[in-house]
Amino acid sequence: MINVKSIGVILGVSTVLTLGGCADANETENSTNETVSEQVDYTITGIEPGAGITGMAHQTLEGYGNLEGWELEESSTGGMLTLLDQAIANEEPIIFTGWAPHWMFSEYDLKYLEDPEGTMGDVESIHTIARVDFETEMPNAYKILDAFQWEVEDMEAVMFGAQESSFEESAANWIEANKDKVDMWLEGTEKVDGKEVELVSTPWDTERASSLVAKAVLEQQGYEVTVTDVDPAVLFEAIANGSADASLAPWLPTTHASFYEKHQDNIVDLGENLTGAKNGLVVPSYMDIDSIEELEPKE
Ligand code: PBE
Repeated sequence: MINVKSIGVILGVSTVLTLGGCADANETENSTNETVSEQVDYTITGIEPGAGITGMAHQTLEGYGNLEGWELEESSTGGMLTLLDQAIANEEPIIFTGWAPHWMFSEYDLKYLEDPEGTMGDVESIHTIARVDFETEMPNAYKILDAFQWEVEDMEAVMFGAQESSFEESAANWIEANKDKVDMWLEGTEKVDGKEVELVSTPWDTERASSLVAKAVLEQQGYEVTVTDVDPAVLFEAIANGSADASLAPWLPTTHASFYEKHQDNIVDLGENLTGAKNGLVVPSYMDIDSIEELEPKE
């Protein structure tokens, strides 16, 4: 490890020295002398204020002594992806809140920063939750959602397909191609006649994929399904107070832990619908940094 790194440093320096002859002297100085922390101006590029990952990023800023003086710049997922795209195009440094499954990891060469304090969580699962009376009132819908379980590859297939069409169309294609799996979810359930199911979800592609597949499968069985995208806090509140029936969106054990703990006595946890998700502080692979611990406090 040490050897590989020092080779990187030596190569980096000699490249700059070679360029030094013809490049603007000030520019060369800036790019060589600034630490990663200075280059990103002690700022982590974040997403929506209400996201679980935003809460974890704040805990990270509080939990690591070396992140003294750092800021999380909250914006939106779209805003973060635009900044990421620009940084990559110019090979500039950026540290952002990232997660998988997401196309960002197939589009760009990225790495998670090591997180020895674990404040960004470890491997996450996505759970299905329901309101307390859902099972007794809609046993067939409950049974289907309880059986709904799939793999990261399935979710990615729907997410990536949606980029060329829509989530509805991509969900329908996935269902068509995965009849065996869907039949397993439907096993032992009966068709109903136009009962309404209200699903709540969050406004990210991972949950659009699962919610729209669940919607289409429930509709095959005669349900009328609505999917409403809300903040995680509102989602848990809606299930706990019974204004929504179910959700396939909670990330646990860490991402949405605070909402889960607040409402756990008033919701039913149907368990994982997917495992192998992950959040973290993410950087382009060309950045010479591997761990959150290597960042430096702002003077
Ligand atoms: N995410 C994607 C969400 C859940 C799904 C990781 C950005 C969040 O942080 O709440």
